[in-house]
Amino acid sequence: MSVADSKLRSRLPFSATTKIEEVDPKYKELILTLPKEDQWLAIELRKYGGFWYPERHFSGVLAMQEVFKSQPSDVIIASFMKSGTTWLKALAFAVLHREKYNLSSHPLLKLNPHDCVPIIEHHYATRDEHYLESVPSPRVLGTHVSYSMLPDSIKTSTSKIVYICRDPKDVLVSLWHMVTKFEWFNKPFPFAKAFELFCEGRMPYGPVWDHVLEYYTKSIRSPEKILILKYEEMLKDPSDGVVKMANFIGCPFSEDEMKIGSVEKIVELCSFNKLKDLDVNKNGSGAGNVPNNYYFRKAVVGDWQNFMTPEMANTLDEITKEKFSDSTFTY
Ligand code: PAP
Repeated sequence: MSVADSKLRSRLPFSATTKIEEVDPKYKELILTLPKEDQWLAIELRKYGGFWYPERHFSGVLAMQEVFKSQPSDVIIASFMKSGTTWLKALAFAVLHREKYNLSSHPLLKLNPHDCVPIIEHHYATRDEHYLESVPSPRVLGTHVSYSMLPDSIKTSTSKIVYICRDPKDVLVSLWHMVTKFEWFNKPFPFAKAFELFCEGRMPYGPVWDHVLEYYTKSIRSPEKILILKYEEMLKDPSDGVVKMANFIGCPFSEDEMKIGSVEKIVELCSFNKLKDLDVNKNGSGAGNVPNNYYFRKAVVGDWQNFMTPEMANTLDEITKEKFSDSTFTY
């Protein structure tokens, strides 16, 4: 590992963040006045600007909005939780830095994708935002923040945003599995409860539909700024998604690269089976002590069928239909 590689460390969701008592007083006062949702047990949420944020991250979201300076060459991986972020981070990092790293000694073989692509708001929440300046350029950075809460410097710079979305039914199943794994999440949390909260839009960074709509609407107006990818389409044809992304972020694959199978090699490096079986992802954990294996579960389309009754699925589909009724977006 080079010095630059060893700096590729990130903070991870939920545990690596700040308790409300430790929050910068200028944000604490505001946060304590916001509507609260505490039914996700250990993940307390606060509502701001129409979205529910994990309380422990929210000072980071506010600070990011106020202070973060985007570089023109940044690639921002934006997503709602459990929509394919880990995968897209790996792919974007591998595509953008493909001239720098050899596939046989690639950082993704030693580090979880979240450790290669830091989550901006988490670094502000933990007050180590200076780390973001040390990320090798061009930077690939991640965020779960809604489009409306992004800092102006991201919106107005020439940086690119790649957004991934996924059928909300599978998002919910994936989210429920992840939150019930945390050992400090020490009470039963029935799927039916998560379903109810999800349908009401009361989920971390939710409502999911508004999150997608904001990015989608902006992508229609500014297709050069935001590329929308869909998890299900990526699973069907990952090479196509990788080529689209490379073109969009301004590093298209050359004819020679296409001939020698560079796209397929990156797809293979970042594939679920490859990443999941790496020692770092089987046994390692990130700086926030979240075990890396929490990010790799099944990676299939339609696992919701194993957890939802047909009525539940229908309810969620109806909400989705209604939420997107004024939009051309479909999953
Ligand atoms: P995050 O929001 O915590 O970062 P995120 O990566 O967005 O999570 O989503 C995790 C999902 O992506 C998991 O889906 P599942 O629970 O339905 O299985 C995970 O398995 C899946 N996933 C992780 N890595 C990959 C990959 N390389 N290819 C495809 N899917 C993946």
